[in-house]
Amino acid sequence: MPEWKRIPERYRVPVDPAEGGTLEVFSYEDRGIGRRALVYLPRACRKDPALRCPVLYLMHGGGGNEEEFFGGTSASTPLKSMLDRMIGEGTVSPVIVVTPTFNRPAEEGVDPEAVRVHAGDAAALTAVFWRELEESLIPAVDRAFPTTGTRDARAFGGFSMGAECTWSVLCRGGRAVRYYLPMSGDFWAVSVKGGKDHTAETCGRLIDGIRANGLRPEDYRVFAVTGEEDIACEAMRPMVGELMNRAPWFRDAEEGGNLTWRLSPGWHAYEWCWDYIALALPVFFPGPAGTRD
Ligand code: FER
Repeated sequence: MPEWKRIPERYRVPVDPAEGGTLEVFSYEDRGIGRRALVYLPRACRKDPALRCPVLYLMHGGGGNEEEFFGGTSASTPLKSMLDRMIGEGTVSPVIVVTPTFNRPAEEGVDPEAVRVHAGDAAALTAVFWRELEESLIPAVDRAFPTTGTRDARAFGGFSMGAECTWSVLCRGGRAVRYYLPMSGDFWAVSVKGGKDHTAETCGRLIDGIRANGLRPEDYRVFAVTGEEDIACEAMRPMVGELMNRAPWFRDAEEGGNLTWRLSPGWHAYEWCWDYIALALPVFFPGPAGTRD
């Protein structure tokens, strides 16, 4: 495992607004229900109206909402400045970033109040989000923004319960997305913390879904990451370790495969996601300048 490198301090410093992208609220509908996401549009889209960009979808964790990754449209987290700088420096190609939410109104027996407090209930929503993603969100984003509009140019990542959602999208909705960034969370298809308590069965479920969708191992790329001090480590580490034994479905990217595993010194907090996103994005959508310093 290479030594861990935190993001450079300059990534946390906002760029001049004229040099950066924009953040906006995006409203769309899913089966008649009003839905909301934040969308980051890189500056390159303003400069070149003919440009088509890849899209990264980022899902928040339990108790969060669509505002959390960016810190609202005022961008109170480092994510926007980091994207502005990585794109500006050519480390990442201009990318549109969409932060939706798995929270939904109380329908189909789901109580959003309970969802806000219990991770176990959030899992009911993270497990089904792939349907909304494929049916409503991706088409709405592709209509409203200058996207490439192809599976090869879509990534889905998430933190904690958002990582659960990410594994679920790979398992059930993998036909729509090529790149995956689960940050600090395992797959709960079999049980809560199934990556720890039902490791082999959890990995089996994931692969069964991938296979049912007709995907081949070269059709998906996973960058799985958490921290040594993270509460998700005890579940994610055995799960990814087991996936590494499941060739041909998963093989270590160090040996030319489709699965990367990284362990930071970090804990269960968004603060570590900036590092994780900065590592994975250039792998998914490299810019002209290649990897960062
Ligand atoms: C995990 C550890 C913790 C995980 C999720 C959590 C999906 C979430 C906890 C919470 O929201 O309180 O391995 O994987």
